Amino acid sequence: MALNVLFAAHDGLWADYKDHLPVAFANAGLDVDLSRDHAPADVDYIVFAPHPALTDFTPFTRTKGVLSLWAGVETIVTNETLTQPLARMVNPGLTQGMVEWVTGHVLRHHLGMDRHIHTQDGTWDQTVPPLAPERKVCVLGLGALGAACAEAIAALGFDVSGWSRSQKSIAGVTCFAGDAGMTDALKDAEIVVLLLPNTADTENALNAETLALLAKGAFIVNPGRGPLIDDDALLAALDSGQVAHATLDVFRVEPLPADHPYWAHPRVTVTPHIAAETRPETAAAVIAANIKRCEAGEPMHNLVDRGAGY
Ligand code: NDP
Ligand code: OXD
Repeated sequence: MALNVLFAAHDGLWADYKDHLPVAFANAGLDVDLSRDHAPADVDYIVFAPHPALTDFTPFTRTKGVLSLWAGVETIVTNETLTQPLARMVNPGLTQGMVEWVTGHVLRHHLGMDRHIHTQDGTWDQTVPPLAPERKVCVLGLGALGAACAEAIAALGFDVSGWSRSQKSIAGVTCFAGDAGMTDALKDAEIVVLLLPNTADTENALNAETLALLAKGAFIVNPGRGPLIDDDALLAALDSGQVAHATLDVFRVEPLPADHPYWAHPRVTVTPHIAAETRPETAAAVIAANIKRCEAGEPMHNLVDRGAGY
């Protein structure tokens, strides 16, 4: 009998996935009836993105797994009606996109590109940037995305430190773990990349105290989540010169309200949550492979740890 897979996400995502998912299911040898309208009691798996139409998972009595289209699961992880296993999104397209976005912004700040892009006034400024090995970059969060970014930045020659909850070992990256490790990772960093999930433990990871650990005139690059940064502390650090520039892709409120001080700040770059996009083609293959695992009695890949919140 065919597996009933419910696609529970907004219309735009359905347009992206309605052709890719059937191909991926067929390639995985799965017989699937993919629909946006299955009756809850008949659903075997849910492909999910946050959507007001689905907040109560109680009626999904036979559902074996929920597969998030998003990497960040903070809006669903605390939903007490969701008792089924929840897998978050990890896929090669998303990772590649994040590596490109992070590397681009790190290089922009490292090379001081803004100096020439914004100052075409006849000034012959021959300031030479240091080479990458003389530039200390810290990546907070060494998961699927953070580890790939840290590795790519290290491969360019930067002096890279990284921080995670459990100890990691990544070629070319000095890895720190746990609460005490954060200070060591951030100490004197000149560029900080945030790729932590949004949890109770990571809220305001960058605050007045941790910003003070950085080298004077540091750069912040945040494609993680808005609540990772204490916004008032960042604005104060920008004003004092402790932080030279912040490139921010994610915010506590999205879209970022038009009157938010970040929009007008001369040393803040706002990008509209576009650092990395889940790519339907590679994501569909990951979803199909995970359902296949579950059908074979194996745990899904990239399971969310509800206790940890990510
Ligand atoms: P992962 O879950 O793979 O990695 C999270 C990392 O953060 C892990 O290394 C984890 O440690 C670490 N971490 C979590 N909590 C703590 C803590 N309290 N102290 C120290 N380290 C901690 O997530 P991804 O790499 O896939 O994604 C990271 C985030 O990126 C997502 O949660 C999402 O918010 C954001 N994102 C943003 C996008 C955008 O376009 N802007 C696109 C996609 C994702 P450990 O390894 O020990 O578990
Ligand atoms: C995600 C994101 O979590 O796009 O996937 O931010």
